[in-house]
Amino acid sequence: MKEQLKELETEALEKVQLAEDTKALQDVRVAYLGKKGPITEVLRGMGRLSKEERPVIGQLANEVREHIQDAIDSKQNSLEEAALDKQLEEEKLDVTLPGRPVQVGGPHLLTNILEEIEDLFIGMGFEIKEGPEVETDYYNFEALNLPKGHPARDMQDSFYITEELLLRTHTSPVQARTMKQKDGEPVRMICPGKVYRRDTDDATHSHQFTQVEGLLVDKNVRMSDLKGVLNTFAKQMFGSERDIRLRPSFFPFTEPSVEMDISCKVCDGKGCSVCKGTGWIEILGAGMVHPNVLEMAGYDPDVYSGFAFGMGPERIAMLKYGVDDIRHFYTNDIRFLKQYHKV
Ligand code: FA5
Repeated sequence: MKEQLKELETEALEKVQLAEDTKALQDVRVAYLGKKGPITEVLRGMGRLSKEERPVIGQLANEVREHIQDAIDSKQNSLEEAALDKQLEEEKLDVTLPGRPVQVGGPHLLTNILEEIEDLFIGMGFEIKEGPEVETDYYNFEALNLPKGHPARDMQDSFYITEELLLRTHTSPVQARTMKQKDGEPVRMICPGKVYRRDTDDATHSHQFTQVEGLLVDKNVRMSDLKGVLNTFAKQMFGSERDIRLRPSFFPFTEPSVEMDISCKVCDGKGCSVCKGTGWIEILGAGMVHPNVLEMAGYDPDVYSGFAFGMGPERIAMLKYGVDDIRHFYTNDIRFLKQYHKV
């Protein structure tokens, strides 16, 4: 029996060494030390042994058991260590490798232009104001000398929400709101914001675009002040190489009224699809604030006068950067937008 146990030990230890993974090792354990294993079998047959032999064989069987268990434990440890080494090898990181460049976004071209416009006017002492995009008929039209039924309302085809509420068609309602708020005090403000019109989209028209309104009200404000401010703005925005012209125009809320054009950058004033063959692009409407508008906002038109303007930043960006279609601003083609990211 002694020999039998020794043979089993040798055999089991060999198998332990040969086990390539924990599953194989577990199989060896079950095969040799399990309830149905040969060692248990030997122990069961001890009843047939003599009194003297019994403790000797019992002790030997226990020693064999322990040897095999120890060998399994140490093999288990080395298998686990090997697995860990393998995992570490596979997951090895070279912390000295240079990082992969991260894709960084940037402000939209329109955002940049709006900030540029704001900076220019802040430099001339204007403050920034805001107003609601869902506007009342009163502020969008009536307070601007456009009573209900006025034919000039058709100049700006509107998106109405109810009879009295609409998406503002221009930023001019912020003129009336600011004057009311200032309560007779001088005003010098600009208001950037989104506006909405039922215009048919083409290269220079969109149904939703941005405007920057300007308003200056004080004593003794003249048309020459308006011209001076617009000229300063245009020269700083476009540089001296672009030509500027003021044309007489009509707006119910200004009198007299003008429109300002800048020579087209895309064709250098020769005529193209962007300027519709004229060589010029209209960027803003302006004029002296109509006495009725001043009066409705609580200013005495015999004491106060003012000028106002409303410009289209998309058109300004198109002129400045030679963008040939206003739809590029809204279709979000990353190739277009990326060209104007400031690094
Ligand atoms: C107005 O909206 C007046 N409220 C401007 C104004 C303010 C006049 C204060 C006098 C005093 P107009 O509809 O012309 O005017 O628009 C002003 C500017 O917005 C235009 O010069 C143009 O640059 C831009 N614009 C007008 N319609 C569109 C459009 N559909 N898409 C893109 N830009 C437009």
